[in-house]
Amino acid sequence: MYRWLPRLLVASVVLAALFVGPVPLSSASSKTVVLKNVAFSPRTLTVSRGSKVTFLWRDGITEHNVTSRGTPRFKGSGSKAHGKLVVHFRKYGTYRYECTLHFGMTGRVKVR
Ligand SMILES: [Cu+2]
Repeated sequence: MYRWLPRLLVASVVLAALFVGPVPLSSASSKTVVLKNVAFSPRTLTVSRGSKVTFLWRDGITEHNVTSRGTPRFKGSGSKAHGKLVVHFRKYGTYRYECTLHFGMTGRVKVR
């Protein structure tokens, strides 16, 4: 009698883990924007609130900077040819930025 009960319990736990467990863990993530060929790639990035975005300088000897524009704003980076910048986006909004050395080199991070 009730032989199916253990299986049902296991199935319930698995389903609960699938639907409840991963949600809070996967909401914040880490994504990357590459500075290459005088452009930010991807140019528009959408992340969840609390995510970290890493900007990677990968354009040889060509210097770039990440300058936040408008509101909301984040702390960017001065001009350099190598290295990275990690920005932690804690608040919702569309963050626009540019490289002041290259006209049209712009990007944005949407925090949803
Ligand atoms: Cu640039």
